[in-house]
Amino acid sequence: MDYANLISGGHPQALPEDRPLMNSRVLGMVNFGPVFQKPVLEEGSPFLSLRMTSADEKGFVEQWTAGPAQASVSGDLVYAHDGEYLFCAAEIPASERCRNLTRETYLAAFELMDELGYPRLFRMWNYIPRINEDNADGLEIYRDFCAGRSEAFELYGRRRHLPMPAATGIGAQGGNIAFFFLSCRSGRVTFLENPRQMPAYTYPRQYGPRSPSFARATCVQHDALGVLNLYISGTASIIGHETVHRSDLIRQCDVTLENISLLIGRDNLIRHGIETPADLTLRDVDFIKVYVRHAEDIPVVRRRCREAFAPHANIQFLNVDICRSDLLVEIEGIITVPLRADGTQDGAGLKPRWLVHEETSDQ
Ligand code: 3EB
Repeated sequence: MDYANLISGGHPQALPEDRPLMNSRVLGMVNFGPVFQKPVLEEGSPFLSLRMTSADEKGFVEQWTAGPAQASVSGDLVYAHDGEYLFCAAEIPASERCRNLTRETYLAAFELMDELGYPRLFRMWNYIPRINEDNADGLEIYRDFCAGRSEAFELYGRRRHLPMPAATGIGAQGGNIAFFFLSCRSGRVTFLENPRQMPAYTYPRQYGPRSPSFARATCVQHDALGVLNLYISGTASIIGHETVHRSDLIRQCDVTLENISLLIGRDNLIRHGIETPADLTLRDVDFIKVYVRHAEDIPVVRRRCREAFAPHANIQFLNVDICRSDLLVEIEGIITVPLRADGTQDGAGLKPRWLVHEETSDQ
């Protein structure tokens, strides 16, 4: 695949291998760049391009690899699966109200998971342009989206128990609403809540006609694989159900980081029946996406995040709106814990990696 052409002419950094993995092992790819393109099969792999940067920033490509995969398209859904994992991406076409199409697209995705045999939904990402603007009825687009999503979970829940996955629901700089998700066949999946936050799916009515449908994190364990993964949802400066430190960027950063620490800390994992060989801290988090409402806040947020996270962690900062107009920052990430003393792992498992564009020398 020619990433350079797909992503506005930049030059991706050399990969650990001297060329990208065979496409058959790529489960899906998401470009966080300047142009929206609905999901398609690109050289045999699902590919979604989100408008998450300005025209002169090149962004990065998130690539999910697993075992040898088969890819296909079904209606609005573009997907690939390897026998254990399913990656699926979809666009929700533009409309004056997104509730119905959100519900229908989500329902189609749930049905696909069932049909293909990957019912354990563990992580979803939702990118919503104009997220804080009103729809044709004067309802905030995020709230309209939440209504459709919640209806889909409720309707499908009547047929089959479907717990809410870890998720991100965040703004985008343009394009249509789009989502992508990961589900699995046999992994042990545990959904986590945060002791200091009300479960989002029980938020009171003041935040919209229907509550957001997500858990604070998911733990996915494959005993044979020798690793445990924790997928941390988008996390913000919310305590209970309330935004705290409305116009204080630094305090919002700190509460967000504390929320993640509490979520992944020993006490909370034990509360959810999860045992890890060592205590997990912010230093264990990788593939961190930091969403920042105001571009001019990024340097301060970057400094704070660089102190909090490990120096080798992959971090990207994206300037987009956040689902509540009083939130200035939101952070998500992934933790991979080796379970064997010798750190060995059987099989490929599921791995993200980021193809990041080099700064050109004249910048
Ligand atoms: C919150 O805690 C902040 O709607 O999928 C975080 C993660 C948030 C996911 C979603 C929203 C979503 O309520 C917002």
